[in-house]
Amino acid sequence: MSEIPVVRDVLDDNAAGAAANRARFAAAGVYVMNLMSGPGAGKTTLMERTAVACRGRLRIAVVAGDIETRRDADRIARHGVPVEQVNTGGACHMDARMLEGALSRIDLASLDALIIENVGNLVCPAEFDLGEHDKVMILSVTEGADKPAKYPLMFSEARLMVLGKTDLLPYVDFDPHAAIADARTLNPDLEVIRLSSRTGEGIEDWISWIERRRASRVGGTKD
Ligand SMILES: Nc1nc2c(ncn2[C@@H]2O[C@H](COP(=O)(O)OP(=O)(O)O)[C@@H](O)[C@H]2O)c(=O)[nH]1
Ligand SMILES: [Mg+2]
Repeated sequence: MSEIPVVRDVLDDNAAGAAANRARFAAAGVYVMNLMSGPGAGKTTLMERTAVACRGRLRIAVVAGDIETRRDADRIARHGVPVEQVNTGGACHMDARMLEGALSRIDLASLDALIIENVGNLVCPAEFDLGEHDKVMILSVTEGADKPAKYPLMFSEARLMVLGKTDLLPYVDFDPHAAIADARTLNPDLEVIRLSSRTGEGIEDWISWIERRRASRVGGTKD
């Protein structure tokens, strides 16, 4: 019986933290994306690709969220972008307060975009506002086309669905049309980019998408 007020307190506190983060992003003029997916869908690999593709074009930093270890942060940092690791210590998602701690170690005003790699989980991360401008998710073709119908919240909350690992389409039983149709039943405005971090398919569309969203939410890139 006492559970409901506790949940409400947690979400109220998160909303306050998200509002503080949002104000900080606005003051710094930085566009912020919350990138979510199930474990292994390809978030870190896409961040590695993005770090390389953004050189000379967009100044980005990444916050890598995981339950334990700083392996993802180390992978991304090799490509020369600033990275902060957030370990959630068991929690299945990042919350606004955990992000707040990492933000104080990043020079936000020097960035065009900050990408938050959330904890790999198709459910919990979608419930926590971090103060970001956009929620983006990856559904990789190895996960099964039934996932939008089974895990609707994340697909409803996202502005963009990256359909990932398209290089593997010939080898898996995955119907992209069915997956996209199911996702758009939940979210008619959902944008979709087909992408492979292996072959590079869709990477240009992905970087252009970030540039467009930055321009529309924050303004042009900094000189
Ligand atoms: N074939 C293929 N494998 C990929 C692609 N992207 C990621 N992977 C592989 O998928 C596994 C999980 O990727 P990772 O980026 O660590 O996923 P994360 O848990 O979402 O961060 C790794 O073995 C990657 O090499 C892709 O586009 N194509
Ligand atoms: Mg990762």
